[in-house]
Amino acid sequence: MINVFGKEQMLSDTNHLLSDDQIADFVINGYHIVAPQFQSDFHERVYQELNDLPTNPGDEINKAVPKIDDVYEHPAVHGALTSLLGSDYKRAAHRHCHKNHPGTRSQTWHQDSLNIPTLADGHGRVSDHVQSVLAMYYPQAVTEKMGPTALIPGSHLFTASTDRNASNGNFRDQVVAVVPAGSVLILHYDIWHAGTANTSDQVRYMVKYLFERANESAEPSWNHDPAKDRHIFERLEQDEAAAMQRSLVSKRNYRRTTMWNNIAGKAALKYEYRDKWSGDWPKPNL
Ligand SMILES: O=C(O)CCC(=O)C(=O)O
Repeated sequence: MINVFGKEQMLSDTNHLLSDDQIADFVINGYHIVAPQFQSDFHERVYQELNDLPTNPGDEINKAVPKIDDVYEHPAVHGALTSLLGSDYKRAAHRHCHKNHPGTRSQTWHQDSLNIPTLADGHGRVSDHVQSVLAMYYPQAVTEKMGPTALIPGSHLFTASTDRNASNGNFRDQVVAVVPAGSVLILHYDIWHAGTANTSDQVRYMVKYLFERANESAEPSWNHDPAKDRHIFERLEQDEAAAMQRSLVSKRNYRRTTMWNNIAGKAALKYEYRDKWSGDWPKPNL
């Protein structure tokens, strides 16, 4: 197997750890995009190898196309996963290659769950921790017409009626992953997402791996700067991810701080409740 990234990149692993603001972005929005650098034709060759597969290898997709493991082992991807899941994170046994032909219809909105209680990896719902992430690799550029993955920022923090959300079409503030070839979209396991309709004339591939936290972190596994704590706490209190009813804001903010604290170990932030209702009365609509 050709080693597609050079020694220099392999050695600069620590430079790929996320910053405090990037971790806050993930806690707030539930996703992070990585663009690992490879030789110019690398992703085209992966696309070709996927196209040549006679059947779907399921979990064995990495054996059928070993280059895909190189993507997930790239220092940029490894750095992001280390930051989110701790340095000893595990790769789950489940993998899946989505092959979306032209004409493929939209999926319904969903959170991923394999619903297999005996599965060693667990895959439980934890909306105030980062226990598991999905990592979606797109070997070709994805345009709006090619069925990009859609997601609702911030939806990983809430449980919602599965049946009700699944029957909805478009959500206000939803985003779609229109991305360059080779992008890896890392999603919190609880985020609401869906593949959208492929109205183009090209096949869109997306390969999905799952990664799991192995242990609780004793300290931040990213590039942490304690001097930023106040700034981060304010972001967790104030940044909007997607429109929501106002009465849920305190719950959202509490979950955000708890999620941060659950991955930060001894660098936990102190949660302070703030009364958002005191102050001026609403003005009459004249
Ligand atoms: O095909 C996509 O973009 C999304 C697929 C998906 O939702 C999933 O694998 O859970």
